[in-house]
Formats: sequence, structure tokens, C-alpha cells
Amino acid sequence: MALTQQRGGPVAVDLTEAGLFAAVPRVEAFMDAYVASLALPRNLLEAVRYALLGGGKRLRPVLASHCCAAVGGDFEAGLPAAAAVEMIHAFSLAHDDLPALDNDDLRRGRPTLHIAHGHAMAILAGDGLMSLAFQMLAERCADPELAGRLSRELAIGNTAMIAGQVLDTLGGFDAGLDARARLEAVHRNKTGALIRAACRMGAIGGMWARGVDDALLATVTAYGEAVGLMFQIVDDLLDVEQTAEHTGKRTAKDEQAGKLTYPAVLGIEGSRKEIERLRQVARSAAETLGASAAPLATLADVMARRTK
Ligand code: GRG
Repeated sequence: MALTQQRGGPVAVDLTEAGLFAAVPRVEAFMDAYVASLALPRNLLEAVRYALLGGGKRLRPVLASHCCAAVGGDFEAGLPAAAAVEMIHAFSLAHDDLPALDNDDLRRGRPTLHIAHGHAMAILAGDGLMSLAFQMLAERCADPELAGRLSRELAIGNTAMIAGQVLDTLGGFDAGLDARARLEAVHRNKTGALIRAACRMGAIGGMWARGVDDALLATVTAYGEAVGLMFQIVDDLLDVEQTAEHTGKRTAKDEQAGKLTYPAVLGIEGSRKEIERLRQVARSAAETLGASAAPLATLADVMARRTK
């Protein structure tokens, strides 16, 4: 347990991996309670629960919680933001696993949503989760102006994610981009944009009561962009180096699908160097934020060395 000087006085910060992920049960309980409050057909609720409450690392809500704390916020203020990002993430996985996109049968160590609940339901539950993320922000943020601001951030991240998925699967790049630039465009949008949104939304929630400080938000954004891109490069390496038994999802898929990946363009060592460069960018943004961002610095290390 480290003692850090946080806005408002010294506080004990648990930098162990368990401590860094301590917000997960609270976010899951919040999402569970929200879903339980919905008047929807029972089969749709079951599919939504399967996609949303069936495991996962909960990295995006964890990032939102620590970005909230890094700017001096109380995590209760960041809870709707954290949950909304996870709902969009759950929708994206449900749709990404469909036969028309990645065609995956295994996710989080169990059958994907369309295998368990059928293709039509996977499409509809994914649609539902996307809509519910914004509905929940409107219903659970005490201040409607905050709900509007968070919805805008989330919509920007969601649209960029969809654009990244289009680039990755259907192309459509600006003319003249080399392989490295195309790769970065895919990764920054497909995966990085939602992680960036998680960080910004947590920080906005945390600063809302006293007013959003643009300089602090810019530093949080720099952190989010670095870990967002880094996350997908690590994911590319896991696809090459790990087994489905270990990760809980199919691996060795990118090469088969002819995907543009960091290992394919930069090689394994080049990818590792890029991960290390981005880890340092993230750590340096966390250091600029001060002692209250110590968990963000450690989280960048954890994300750089994750194996699932
Ligand atoms: C069809 C309207 C429509 C949109 C589709 C499918 C899609 C939009 C976007 C896909 C984006 C996507 C799935 C990117 C991959 C990001 C990624 C590496 C996800 C895995 O995240 P983890 O490792 O998963 O955090 P867990 O299971 O831990 O939550």
C-alpha cells in the first residue's frame, strides 16, 4: 500500500493488481441493478446480461475510475461513465463476434453471444446495449448537463470504433497512407477511441462538480490515447503468442484473416518496442497529473505486460 499526496490530503493507494481493479465489483453491481430495472422482454434481458455480466477484465471502467480519482474526483461521480463505456464495449464484442465480422465462437472462455442466444438475438441485444448506454447516462447522471457531455464523449468514441472496424474489415483508407499509417488509423479508432473515451469520461465525471479543467483533461487524454493504442498492439501480440485456453478467445486469427497487425508490419521485436514507447508516454502523462495518478502509471505497466 503506497501513501500518496492526493488533492485534498494524503491517501493510501493500493497499487497491487487486486487494488487497481477494486472498482470492478461496484461497477458490475451498478450495471446489474440497471439492467434489472429495465422493462424489456425476458429473452432480450437474458441476452443483454450474458453479454454484459459474463466476465471480462473490465479495463475500461477501471481506467475511468482511476482517471476520475486522478483529477480528484469521487468514484461515485464517475460510476455512470464507467458503466456506459463497458456497455458500449459489450455491444461491440457481441457484434464483432458475428459471422459477418470476426466469426468467433469463443469469448471469455465460453460460447459467444450468437452461439448461445442465436444470431438475431445477438444483433438485437448488441443494438440494445448501445442504446442502453446512452439511456442509462440520461437516467442515472444527477445533472442532465453532465449526461449530455458524457454522451457526446461516448458517441465520439463509439463512432470512431465503428469507423475503425470498417477500415479494418472493409478498407476505405485515405489515399497515400503507408502500411504503418493505415495500421495506426485502424488501431487508434477500432480500440483506442473507446479507451480514450473511458479516460476522458472518468475525468470529466470527476471534475464536473468544480468545473472541467481543460489542461488536466488534455493530460488525461494523452494518457488515454497512449494506453489505447498500446492495448491493441498487445492484443495483436497475444493473437500470435498465446493460446485460446489461456486467453479465453480464439487466437492465431489475424494472420489467417490477412489482417494488418503490428507484428505483421513491425515484427515481434518492433511491436514490443512500440509498446514500451507508449508505456513511457502514458507514464509520463500520469506523472504530470501528480501523485493522485500513481494508479494510472501502474495500470499502464499492467496493460503493457498482460497475457490475456
Ligand atoms: C455493427 C454497428 C456495428 C458496429 C460494429 C464490431 C464493432 C462495431 C466494433 C468492434 C471493435 C472491437 C471489437 C475492437 C476490438 C477491441 C478489443 C481488443 C477487444 C477486447 O477487449 P478486452 O480484452 O475484452 O478488454 P474483455 O473480454 O476483457 O472485456
